[in-house]
Amino acid sequence: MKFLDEAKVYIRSGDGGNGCVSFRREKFIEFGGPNGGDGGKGGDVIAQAVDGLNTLIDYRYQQHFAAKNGQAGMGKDRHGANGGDIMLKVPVGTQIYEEDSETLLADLTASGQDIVLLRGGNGGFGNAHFKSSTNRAPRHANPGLPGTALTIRLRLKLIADAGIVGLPNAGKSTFLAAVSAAKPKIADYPFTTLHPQLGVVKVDNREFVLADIPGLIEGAHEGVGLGDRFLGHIERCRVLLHLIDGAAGDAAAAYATVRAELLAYGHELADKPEIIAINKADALTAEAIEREVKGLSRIAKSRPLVISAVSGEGVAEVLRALLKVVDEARRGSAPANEASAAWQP
Ligand SMILES: Nc1nc2c(ncn2[C@@H]2O[C@H](COP(=O)(O)OP(=O)(O)OP(=O)(O)O)[C@@H](O)[C@H]2O)c(=O)[nH]1
Ligand SMILES: [Mg+2]
Repeated sequence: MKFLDEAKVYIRSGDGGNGCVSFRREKFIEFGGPNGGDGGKGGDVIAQAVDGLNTLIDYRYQQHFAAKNGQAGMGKDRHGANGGDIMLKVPVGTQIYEEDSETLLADLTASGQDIVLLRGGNGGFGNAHFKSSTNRAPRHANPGLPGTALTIRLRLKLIADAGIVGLPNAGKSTFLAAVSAAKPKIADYPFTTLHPQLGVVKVDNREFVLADIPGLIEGAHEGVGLGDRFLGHIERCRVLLHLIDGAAGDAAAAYATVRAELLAYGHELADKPEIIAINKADALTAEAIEREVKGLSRIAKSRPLVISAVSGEGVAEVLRALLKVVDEARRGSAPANEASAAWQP
């Protein structure tokens, strides 16, 4: 399934049906009186988060969605049929913005959660509605109210408990593949990963969701490389795993580059708890490891762990450290998403 995390969609709710002007006319019946029915209500446009979707790709192929109009009222006191609603199914984690991309209309974070984006127009009253003691033969009915149209932007922000950040080639995808059943593409060139991947990690009989995103480089917040647009997918994470390629030399500089990009992106990413790990220990000498740890410790918030995603060294320790923060956050707040809600100790 192709990945798409942004879409622009045009929606329109249904018009209400017009009320009807009609009089009862039957043989041998005098003074039949008004019997024009009311118009039906136009359909609503509703968005709902559903399980089993993790992309907005459907909205690349269809961008216009209109609910049905209500039918007009008819004689003999017949009410017009209401117009059918239209339901936009979106993945859990989808945010719905107005066209300006800034005004948030809805944030659908749980499966089944829905929101009425546009209400259909009400149907007009038929003339039967207007009869009174002083006006026993009203000759007017109301028109139905028109529906409304809106352009919305959908933005998917994946729901994960922990997210991996780092420069390209740090081994982020290798790590995700090693600890979960996910099968991300892995190769020794930068920007192997082009879109985010999720994996479920099992550790000590517990689970959490880990996200791997494309690598960041200096200037990502200005659009360099793949830019920082995928950072949105880790905005909801409770903890970050910062992976650094130990074999590339100068772990401290690599760390600082990524931290600067997180800070420039904003959205409190830089304030999230962070587990730091120097990767590729299997390819390093003991002296090199010591040198990198020393250099990094000087500027990092916490002491870096040393791991190898390939040999598995230190990986369990990283997972426990991540789980610990995830657990604390879960205890401290109401479950922020389905993955956490489903989890039981
Ligand atoms: N020796 C060694 N090589 C590793 C280790 N982890 C990853 N690699 C190698 O590093 C290269 C990059 O790995 P990826 O997992 O694709 O790196 P990434 O961080 O996902 O890279 P991007 O997706 O491009 O940002 C691959 O050739 C891996 O085989 C490790 O622990 N030891
Ligand atoms: Mg990758």
